Amino acid sequence: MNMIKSSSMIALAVAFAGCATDAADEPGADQAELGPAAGQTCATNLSTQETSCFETFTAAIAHATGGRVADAPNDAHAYATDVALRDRVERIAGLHPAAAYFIGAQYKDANYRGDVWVYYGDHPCAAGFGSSPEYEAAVMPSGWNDEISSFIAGTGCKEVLYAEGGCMGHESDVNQADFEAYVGDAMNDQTSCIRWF
Ligand SMILES: [Ca+2]
Repeated sequence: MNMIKSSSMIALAVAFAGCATDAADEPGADQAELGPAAGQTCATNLSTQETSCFETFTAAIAHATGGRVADAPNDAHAYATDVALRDRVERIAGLHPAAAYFIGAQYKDANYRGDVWVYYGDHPCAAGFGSSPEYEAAVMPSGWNDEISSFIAGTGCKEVLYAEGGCMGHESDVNQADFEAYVGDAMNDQTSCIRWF
């Protein structure tokens, strides 16, 4: 990490009032504690609740797939709309079990645009609806409550958005749980909890 980047991270840490930590001064420090800087993509491990933030979307996907997909486009919109690439992610996940599986990407804007937050976990989804959720994001990341407008799910997971904390309240259409370019007027900018089945 060069000094310019460190300085900008410190400035950003101050901007994220109260979130500044000494970690900003340490070379190679994980940026998660600081919250995402502008243009960064963060990824949360739903199995451990650890969050890491990356300078590129490509790096976030590599992290979320245990390094198996290291060449995703540096474009979260392109990733959502590139069926061949997403198929490859699914296939790789099936052929080469590892510690990280892409579970879902959330977008602040409709049609897979705007800021994106990636979720991943330590196993694929298999049970489907009717069983207990495989994963739950019980709390939205800072700056993400009541923001989600589109999403894609992955690795066999079916995603359901909920308007209230604790995964209560109005929920997104279970018939559109693989991906959704617009979550609908009732759920738009309402999500406070997510489950994957
Ligand atoms: Ca939105």
